[in-house]
Amino acid sequence: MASCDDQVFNPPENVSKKAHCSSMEQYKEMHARSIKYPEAFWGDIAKEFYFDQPVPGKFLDYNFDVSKGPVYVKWLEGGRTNICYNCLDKHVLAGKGDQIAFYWEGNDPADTDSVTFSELLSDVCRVGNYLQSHGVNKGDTVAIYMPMIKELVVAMLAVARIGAVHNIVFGGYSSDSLAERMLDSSASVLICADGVWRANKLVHLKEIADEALSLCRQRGLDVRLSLVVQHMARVTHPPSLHDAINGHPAKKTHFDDKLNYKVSWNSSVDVWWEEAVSSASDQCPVVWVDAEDPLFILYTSGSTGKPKGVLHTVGGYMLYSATTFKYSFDYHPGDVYFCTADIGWITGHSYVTYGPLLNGATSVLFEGVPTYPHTGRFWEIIQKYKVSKFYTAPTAIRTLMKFGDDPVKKYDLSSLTVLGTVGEPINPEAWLWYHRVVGGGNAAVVDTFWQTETGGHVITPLPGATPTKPGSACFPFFGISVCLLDESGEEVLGEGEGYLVFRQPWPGMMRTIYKNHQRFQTTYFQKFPGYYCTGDGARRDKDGYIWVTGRIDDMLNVSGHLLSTAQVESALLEVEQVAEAAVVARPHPVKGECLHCFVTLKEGGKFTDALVTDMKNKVRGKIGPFAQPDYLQLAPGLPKTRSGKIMRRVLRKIAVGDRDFGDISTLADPSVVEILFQHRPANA
Ligand code: 6R9
Repeated sequence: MASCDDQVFNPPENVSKKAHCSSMEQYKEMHARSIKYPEAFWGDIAKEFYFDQPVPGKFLDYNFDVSKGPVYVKWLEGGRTNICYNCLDKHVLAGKGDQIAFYWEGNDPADTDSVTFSELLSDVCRVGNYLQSHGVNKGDTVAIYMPMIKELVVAMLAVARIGAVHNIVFGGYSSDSLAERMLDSSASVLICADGVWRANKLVHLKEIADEALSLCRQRGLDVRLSLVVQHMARVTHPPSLHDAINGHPAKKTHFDDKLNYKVSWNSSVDVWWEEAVSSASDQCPVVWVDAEDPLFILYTSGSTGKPKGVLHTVGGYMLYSATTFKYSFDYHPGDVYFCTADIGWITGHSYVTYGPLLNGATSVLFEGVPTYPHTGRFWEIIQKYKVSKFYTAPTAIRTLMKFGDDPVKKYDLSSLTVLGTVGEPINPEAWLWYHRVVGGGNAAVVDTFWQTETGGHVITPLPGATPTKPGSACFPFFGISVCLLDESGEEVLGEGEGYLVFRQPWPGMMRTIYKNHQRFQTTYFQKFPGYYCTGDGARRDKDGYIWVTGRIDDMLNVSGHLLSTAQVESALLEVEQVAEAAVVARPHPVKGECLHCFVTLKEGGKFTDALVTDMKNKVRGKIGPFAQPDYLQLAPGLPKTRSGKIMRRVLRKIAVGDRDFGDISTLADPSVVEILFQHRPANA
């Protein structure tokens, strides 16, 4: 989109005036130092954190070049610290215990709560003690499957406090996905909740968790404790529940006569959280860990279909999540910060929990969705808490844009100074609406590019320094040495497009794929030895701005959620009648991308509405509701090369109705292309 290259928005003066980084000169100077002297740069930052034992030797040790031996990255090794201590105890000891850490907003606006830093610390200690007394030790993995409630933050910090490793699985994932992640990470303890309302829809979390536990048992993992938060008893049920109960007795199955939510109970593993913590002490000594000890595993989609257990370690991640939070949102005491991401994704890990707490920030923790009970819910929350820094996804912005400016204008949003986005490229139209309507033209928009693997922002504007261009993530963060490479590995200098890669390590980067270091090396370091390969493409414009163009591998990005083609295809293949499936991304006005699936049926199979429903349900069940395909097309054959590889680029063209197929001469049977084109579905 060349036309946007010349549209520039200067940083708002009121932000620049007091910003941590207030000019491009300062940014360039700091960035240059971070690249040239990474140990000194991050060494200075490390001084702001508590280390029980200082780093004895080198701050950084690494090899990025597979041709020279195994890839490894170590920051601050030998230093001993604890991220929970730096998130909570440090602030409480500094006299900030009474400050609000989180305002909680439930799915229903009537349900609200708040928690201070000292209250959070006491709760964390109780859970830490309980887990320890039930055999959870340093290095053990604890799975967490919860809604956006304060106990989720408590659970992750408690795990970190005792030196254990959390594996948080997004509460929208299915039982299969949860079990797969628990099995891969050998998690023998689960923390979950009974259920949660998402808008009018009830998600039976405990039921899904129970199914996952039985799958785990079948495959040899004995989960010995399932700690369950009793959440449903304290929330307001949507009016539709009362209607349903009165009108349709059949819908009563999950509730008793008094509308109490019912769950099944296995007393050999299930323990109510409330009972567990009530008797535990609120003093729990910190377990000091090495900076390079693991902090968490978070699964992200991989192009082979099997999710990758991205492993982050304590010290580097702590420095990086805190520093990116401080600079990208230009955080100052007194700010109220609101990130709408679920903690089950990396954005929630780094920018709901760790980044804000490490900075001693006050945040809003939101359980609900942007459109319930009305389409102004985000704006209502911003007005209510006088939010100054707001962080959401392009898909949410596009969803809300559809309702026009009025639902936004009803609220006073003048407290906003920084507006962030993350998850996928933001189209300039959405960027401009966000800036003009939500920010009233006075707030800085920061389009932050990063990945589960990078731990924190890697390309982003700084609100008080960077003149922004709508749709561009602008410039690298401190410590990131950006490079664009062409197919042959030659560097693209100046203007041009290429593979987005980084030359040297930064503290927040992943250290390995859990139990699969080989896959870590092949995925990120094999194609271009000496570089970390993001898997995204990018363009550099004449002014040096970086425009991320999207994935160049077989990955799909639906509403900011990464999925692999293989993952969806293997779900479809589990439907009895399906012989073969090929999935591609197709542009979608709200989701960014949606799924278009081409399926070949077995002999005698019939492409009926019932089958389409079965296929959709299978994908929802195997992965989660967000992965449901929008388009399913019957394919008598698929365009394959003679070696049998499906030519997805042709399918992508067919999906959008573009006849410009390019060279299809290497296809075993080029005639299928025309047949598929003629029969493409008109709408979802
Ligand atoms: C944080 C997060 C990572 C992938 C990434 C890229 C896409 C994220 C983006 C963006 C363009 C942005 N992505 N932010 N693309 N501009 N500002 O989303 O992590 O779920 O691992 O996804 O998302 O394709 O490679 P994750």
